[in-house]
Amino acid sequence: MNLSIVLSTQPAEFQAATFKGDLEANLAQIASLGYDGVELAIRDPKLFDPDQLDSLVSKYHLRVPAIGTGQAWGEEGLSFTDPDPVIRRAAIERIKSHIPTASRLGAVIIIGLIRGIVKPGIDSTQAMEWLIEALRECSNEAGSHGIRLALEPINRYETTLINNAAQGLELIDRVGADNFGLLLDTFHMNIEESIIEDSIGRCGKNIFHFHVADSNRWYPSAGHLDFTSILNRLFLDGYQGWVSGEFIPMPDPQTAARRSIAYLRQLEK
Ligand code: LER
Ligand code: MN
Repeated sequence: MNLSIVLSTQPAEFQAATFKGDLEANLAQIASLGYDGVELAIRDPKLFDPDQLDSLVSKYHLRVPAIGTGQAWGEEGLSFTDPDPVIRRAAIERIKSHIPTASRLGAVIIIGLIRGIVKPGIDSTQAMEWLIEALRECSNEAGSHGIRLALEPINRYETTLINNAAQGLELIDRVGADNFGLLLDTFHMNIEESIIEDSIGRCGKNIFHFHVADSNRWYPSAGHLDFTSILNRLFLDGYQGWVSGEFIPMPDPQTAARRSIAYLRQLEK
């Protein structure tokens, strides 16, 4: 099992980015704990030097399976479904601007909260049309560089657009691009799915990336999810992707990251 953990490349409000702060110190720490890779949360690729990032990641023998983009919503309010066309265009251009970094690192681009929410006064059919248009444009551009996009169903307390796996699958049909799939996250699934394993089975080959956190969004084994059963179901149909830790840094980042990898590695035995 290829294991990664989320690291924010800049200060962020988002709670479940386990590591934040000094990039090199964090990469060194993550590598020393035995992780194979690091999932980078990047608000804006213009804010850092791609050569420096590439050389740091290589220095610590880490791979980058995915790039998280949600901070452009969290910190700047960019979204595919904002009523203002200027904001929608900026969100599309921001996602496209991740393509060179993704292509250099071989990473999937995550579409999380940058999809937005259905804003008050906006019809949900209209929001869905904006979303589909944006996803088609971004998938098309990413596809021409061999890059995949993964949309994450996110629980109802964070967005009103695409909360569960069934809605994610319907969206995949409507977008109609081979390089557009899903990121499933056990924290959101615990809230929204009836039976997590069945939803994983229905998503099958459309799962491009996978986030793990326990029921309380602490590290796996700190809550009541059955990761033996969940991960068995994930790998049953030949999932080739990564299992990426995205949990609250409690009791502290190092302890959470260490306990998570120790627990997940022993499940492999
Ligand atoms: C991001 O991967 C995520 O899971 C969301 O909760 C972001 O708010
Ligand atoms: Mn997630």
